[in-house]
Amino acid sequence: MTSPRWMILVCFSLISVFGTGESLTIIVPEISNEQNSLPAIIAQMSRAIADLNASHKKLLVQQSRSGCNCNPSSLQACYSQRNLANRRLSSCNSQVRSLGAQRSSLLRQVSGLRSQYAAVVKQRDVLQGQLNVFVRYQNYGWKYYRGSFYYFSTSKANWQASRNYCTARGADLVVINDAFENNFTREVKRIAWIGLYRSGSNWRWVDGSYLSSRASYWAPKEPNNSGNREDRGEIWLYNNIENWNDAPWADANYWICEKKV
Ligand code: MMA
Ligand code: CA
Repeated sequence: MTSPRWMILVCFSLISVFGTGESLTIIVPEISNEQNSLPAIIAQMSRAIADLNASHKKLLVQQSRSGCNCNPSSLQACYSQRNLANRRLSSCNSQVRSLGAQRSSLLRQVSGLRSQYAAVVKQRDVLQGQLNVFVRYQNYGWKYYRGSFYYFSTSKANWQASRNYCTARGADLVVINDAFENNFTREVKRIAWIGLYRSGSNWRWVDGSYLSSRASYWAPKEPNNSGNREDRGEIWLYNNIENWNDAPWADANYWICEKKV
């Protein structure tokens, strides 16, 4: 046997592993004395082989975890998986943008609905109030006509006591605004107080308005302030359209109350 110098250098350098960045270097050192160290060389080589096997196993495990391996057809499969994943990602991104836009639109709708709801609640409260008034005067037995409830008294009193009866019930003596109301009130077929009074030379309604600005239905030659003591209005010639008379406030008459609803 010759004694050549064995020079064994095995170098695995930078074996890159998919995505792990791990590298592996195994160096089997230079051996100078063949005869004396052959068993040692064999032992070292065996250890090197065992190390390589262990590394190989480790790499296989990492490779299988990565889901890819390095032969060309597998790489092609990896690329198409990557492309598919990219397409899905960009589709997800556009869905995210679209959902964002839908969200803002829904938020705008919600705030619109909130204000509509508040408006409806307000309307409901107004209607509830009106309904309460209707139920109340209906229960009193008052008659409804064109937006008002009316009470036709069954007893007589002076003008002020008559008015007090009405105001105690949230109403007032009737204010006659037009021909419909004039015809409706003279259906009482009795002499009856209405909400008309003289203040100085002016005739006014109990709602504060001046008769001069309204339709009036005085009987012929009325008001005449007979005896210089007539200062309140009454339904008098109820069979005529022109039917009002002025009379002294202290007269005992029937009366008519009105509650606008
Ligand atoms: C009565 C009284 C007056 C009315 C006259 C009309 C006598 O007085 O009702 O208010 O004006 O009649 O003749
Ligand atoms: Ca008169």
